[in-house]
Amino acid sequence: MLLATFGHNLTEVNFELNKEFHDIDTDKNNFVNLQEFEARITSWDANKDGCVTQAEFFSSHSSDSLKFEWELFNHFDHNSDGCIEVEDDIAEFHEIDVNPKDNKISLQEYDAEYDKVLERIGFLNINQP
Ligand SMILES: [Ca+2]
Ligand SMILES: [Ca+2]
Ligand SMILES: [Ca+2]
Repeated sequence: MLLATFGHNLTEVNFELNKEFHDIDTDKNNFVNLQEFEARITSWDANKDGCVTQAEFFSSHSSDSLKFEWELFNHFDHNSDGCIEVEDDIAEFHEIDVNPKDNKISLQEYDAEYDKVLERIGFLNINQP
């Protein structure tokens, strides 16, 4: 999903983010609406019980580093109950949709949010020369 492994530089990170954004934007209008955003977590929820567990999350992101996925899971799990559910997804959506707040996510908003998240996780710092 986001990144193949640790060791990417910022340009590669942005490339991955752009690719992911366009994957989520299924109607290809260059904006992600809440419906498209929710469809993403549905695709992670292997047994379709409305709860994306860590195991399900990790198995849909198997190419990424485990430490990174662990941090990302905790980021997505806004209410910290060990499941990523629709309400977490809605919280995430509104966290990203800020500039402008218009119920759709642009690529700029998406990049801004995940650059921030990756920086907080320490992902980008690891790659400083
Ligand atoms: Ca769209
Ligand atoms: Ca949750
Ligand atoms: Ca917006």
